[in-house]
Amino acid sequence: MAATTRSDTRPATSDLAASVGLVDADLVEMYRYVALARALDERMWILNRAGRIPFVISGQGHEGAQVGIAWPFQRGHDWIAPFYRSIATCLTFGMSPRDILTAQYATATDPSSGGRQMPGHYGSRQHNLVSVSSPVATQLLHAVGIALAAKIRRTGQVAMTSMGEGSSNQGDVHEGLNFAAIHKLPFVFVVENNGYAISVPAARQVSVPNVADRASGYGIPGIVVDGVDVLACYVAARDAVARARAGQGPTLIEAKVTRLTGHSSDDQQTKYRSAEELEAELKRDALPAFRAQLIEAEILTEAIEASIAAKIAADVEDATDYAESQPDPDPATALHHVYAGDAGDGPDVAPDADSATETSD
Ligand SMILES: Cc1ncc(C[n+]2csc(CCOP(=O)(O)OP(=O)(O)O)c2C)c(N)n1
Ligand SMILES: [Mg+2]
Repeated sequence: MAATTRSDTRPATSDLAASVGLVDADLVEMYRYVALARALDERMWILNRAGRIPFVISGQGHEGAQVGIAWPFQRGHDWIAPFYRSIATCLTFGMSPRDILTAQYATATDPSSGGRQMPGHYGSRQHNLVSVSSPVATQLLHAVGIALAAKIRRTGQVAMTSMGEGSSNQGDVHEGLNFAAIHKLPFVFVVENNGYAISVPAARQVSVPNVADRASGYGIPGIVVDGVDVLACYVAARDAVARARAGQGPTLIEAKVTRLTGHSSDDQQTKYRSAEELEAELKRDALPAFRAQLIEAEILTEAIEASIAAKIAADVEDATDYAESQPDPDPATALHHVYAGDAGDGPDVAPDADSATETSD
């Protein structure tokens, strides 16, 4: 994913890009994904407040870490089991703004689930993104299973999963990490620590300063990385992917991020976070920090930024119009996709002949 198209002319490489082994075009593209995820997320809140979509669970404050960490994984080859805040991860790994917004609208053409899943439960068979499960942390077991299959089949694939620090306390995490460590599976475990599990602060969830401190209990590396620093996140993930591909086993990466919104559109975080705390969180936003870093390095010029902003605005507009125009799933197809092969690949828009013979047991 990180490799840019090489041509006869050497791509521009600033000191900043060279310091992490990338070229300037990579950094500009990373910035575009961070900004796109934010713009799409902001649009979701407007659509929610306008009564067009029922529920938003936001990635705002997580985008920089998600793009940096997803970058070294190989699109269409590696696997990611994301969670409900993984909008930037899913975009970086190949989903489009249309894919994200049709999931919010639960249309028949939504690739995540054809309108069956809760909003925010993104997934894409086409892009090796495993469908999100509502019980938190179960995705770790899915990703470890995929890593086991990759090892047995010698495919060279790496599996990653991400979740919050609260979710990382679930029993599934211990079982999966222990198994992955014993068998040196090609697996990367990402904890996006935003300091809260809904209204419960981190100190009431985890008894050690960092979730990554627990990695030593599994005999695997545990890396703490500043989620505001997109390139530091990239480097942590790049090294973890290299270890995994080399057969050296899993890595736990904990990115310290912030949650700029309430837990969801049904939550009001001013009830349990002070105005001072929320004000301070704004300074931990990777979007302006990354933009300033790229301007300082003379990678992001006014012209480039303007063209990125125009493209993002057009993409968000297009995705909204598209999702608005798409049909709801046909109720007669409600039992499709429960078992493999029980429906075609197309969207469940119109009743089909088979549905009349299906039963509900
Ligand atoms: C097994 C299970 N328990 C509880 C919930 C309800 N729940 C949904 S999100 C959430 C908070 C998770 O916090 P964290 O893992 O820190 O992620 P964040 O939302 O902060 O990104 C909870 C308790 C759930 N979905 N699944
Ligand atoms: Mg959290």
